[in-house]
Amino acid sequence: MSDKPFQYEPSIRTQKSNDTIERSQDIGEGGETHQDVGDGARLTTAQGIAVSDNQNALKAGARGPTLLEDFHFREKMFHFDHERIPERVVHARGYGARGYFETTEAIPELTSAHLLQEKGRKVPAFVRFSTVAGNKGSMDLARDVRGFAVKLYTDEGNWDIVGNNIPVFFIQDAMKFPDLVHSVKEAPDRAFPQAQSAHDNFWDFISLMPEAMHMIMWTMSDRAIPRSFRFMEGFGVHTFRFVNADGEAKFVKFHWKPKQGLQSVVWDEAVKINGADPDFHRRDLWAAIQSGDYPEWELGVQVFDDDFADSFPFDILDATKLIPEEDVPVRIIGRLVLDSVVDNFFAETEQVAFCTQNIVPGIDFTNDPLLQGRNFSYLDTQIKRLGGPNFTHIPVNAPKCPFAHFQQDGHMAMHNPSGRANYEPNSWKDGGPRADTNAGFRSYAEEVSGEKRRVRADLFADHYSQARQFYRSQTEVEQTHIADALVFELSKCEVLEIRERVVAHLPNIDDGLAKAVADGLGLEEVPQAHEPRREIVADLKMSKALSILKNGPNSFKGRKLGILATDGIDGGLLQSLMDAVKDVGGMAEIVAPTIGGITTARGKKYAADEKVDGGPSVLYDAVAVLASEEGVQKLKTMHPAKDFVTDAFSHAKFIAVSGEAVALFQAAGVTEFDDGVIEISEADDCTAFVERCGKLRYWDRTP
Ligand code: HDE
Repeated sequence: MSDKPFQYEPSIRTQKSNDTIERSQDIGEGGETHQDVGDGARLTTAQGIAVSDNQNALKAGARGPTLLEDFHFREKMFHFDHERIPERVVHARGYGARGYFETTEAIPELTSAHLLQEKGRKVPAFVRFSTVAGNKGSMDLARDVRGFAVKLYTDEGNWDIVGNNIPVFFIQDAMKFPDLVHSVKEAPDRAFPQAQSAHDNFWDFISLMPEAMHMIMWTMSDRAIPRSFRFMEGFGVHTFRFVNADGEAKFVKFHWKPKQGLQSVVWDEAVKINGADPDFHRRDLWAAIQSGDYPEWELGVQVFDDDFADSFPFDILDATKLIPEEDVPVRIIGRLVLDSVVDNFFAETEQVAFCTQNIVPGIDFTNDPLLQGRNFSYLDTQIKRLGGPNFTHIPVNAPKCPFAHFQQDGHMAMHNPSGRANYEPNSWKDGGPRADTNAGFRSYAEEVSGEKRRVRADLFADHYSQARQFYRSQTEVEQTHIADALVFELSKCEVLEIRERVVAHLPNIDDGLAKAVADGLGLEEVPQAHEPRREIVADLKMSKALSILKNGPNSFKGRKLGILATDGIDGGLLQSLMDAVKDVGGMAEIVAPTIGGITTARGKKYAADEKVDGGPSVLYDAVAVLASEEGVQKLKTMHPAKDFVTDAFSHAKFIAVSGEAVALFQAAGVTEFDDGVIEISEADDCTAFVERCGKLRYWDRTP
């Protein structure tokens, strides 16, 4: 062993990518943290001491012990050891982006909210989308409800609409939330299964909670496997109140309508996407914003009065019910645009703290027992998660309007007032802020009285009518997906009795559904239906708004075509196809046998976006296969290439094929083409193909 001390130094100084250099400079320019992290800046400790060596801890001799006095090592390791904060107890996995909200129709007659007083008023916004059940590192395409939480930084303070992509919820009373969440999360003894509801604990709980049946119809529908955050609706779920300047109130439900149209994947795709790209949704949002294709939603409101509420067959305070858009139309009053990705995921997406209690003058709560419980829970959870009461000092949570109060001290206090006055009233000259009786928030003066009891209102006991309305409002394809999802989920339950107990709810919704699920589970007969607590309203009108397929787009805008291509193809055709997609605002990616890309018959090179086994067709909305005679021979030997076409075919995708590529389909077992498979040989064919792709799926292909 050599006794000559050796000082390790990295042999290669890594070249930073352009992206890294630009971003670091961006952060440096902010100047707020006085951190110059630009390329070549001097590395320091958190105390600002310049570091001389970031490779070797301080030791007593080359082979001696590490010294405790090495403050650089100690500080670096101490900070690393504390990098994690508790993940959200629900909605742990999420992805955020910044943008703005703009009022498109003023509604001063309904609300005094400053933001909604004038058309064109614009405020910054932050949105976080999430799944509910999975942990922070789980996959994006779990069958689950999606969180759709919006923070609007208005001139009168922060207004949070902490909603979901489904307009109803599993339970009616906040008291049941911990039980619901415990049941769906991994079982406490074995810590699995993660990020899924397909297990005994969840279905055991659901089978005993008939109030969940409406929500179950939604979560078993394709709403729970959205193609992208960009193609989902958002809902405030609860009934809120609008209050105008005269103190008059109306009820309101909030809706976010995606300008991009609704779209979901099919279950087999979801399962495969989770393996191919667990970050499918966050990557999609990131890519869309980075490419300048800013996702946009309209804010719609359903406004109604006491008379409507009294005549409605269900209780408007019951979060397991919705108000059909056909009964109370959605009036569009604003738009939300996401135009910027975060600079730092932790700083913004992880630390953002939504609270349902964050409302502004002109908005108010109702007595929905779920909402009332949430108002307690969100504030409470942030203290645990963000470590103290000063989470409002974190930039993403701080209001962007002036604020002044006497709250002080606590962990990590960042805004520390100067001067002597820290109480009110006081008689000091610079005595600090005072309440404003005119402009200050005032609750709607609702009369409240009642016996102190643990009860629910009568109409809450209807558990099936709207579940039935939802199911019957779906297209046949969608109804089949719901039945299939129930069969899939219940087939993962080990206990027969649990399966049967769930199926026994279904005849109260639809006999056909009950039969399909019973058959799918191999039950000998449909179990005896549970006795409903209230008579089912069986003749509710169907609602078109409840179906995804009746509200899809008719354009390929914002969608992605995957082109499986080989060497030796007609470069003109490839280019025409990519141009046709671009012309309608879509994206095209080249998938090739090697990541090195392809060379066309005339020698032009195209880089590949994906190697075929890393770019399966499930990642695309439609696919094309362009192959030369030699190329197709190679593809025929590759399993991923065969899966590419069989999956695209069985997922009812539109498929473009250039002459020679047909052989790949035959080799993969797709021997008969239908109208959803389009042969292309010239530019006009490409335009026609992309136009057809606007329908997104060729559903006629599905059984
Ligand atoms: Fe939440 N919910 N929730 N929830 N929720 C949380 O707050 C809670 C409910 C929703 O991206 C937690 O900051 C209770 C309905 C979203 O940061 C927690 C009840 C709806 C998010 C909490 C509900 C939601 C949360 C966990 C029943 C749709 C993610 C971390 C009374 C309208 C926000 C956190 C984000 C997060 C409690 C039911 C939406 C524990 C007690 C209904 C989008 O406070």
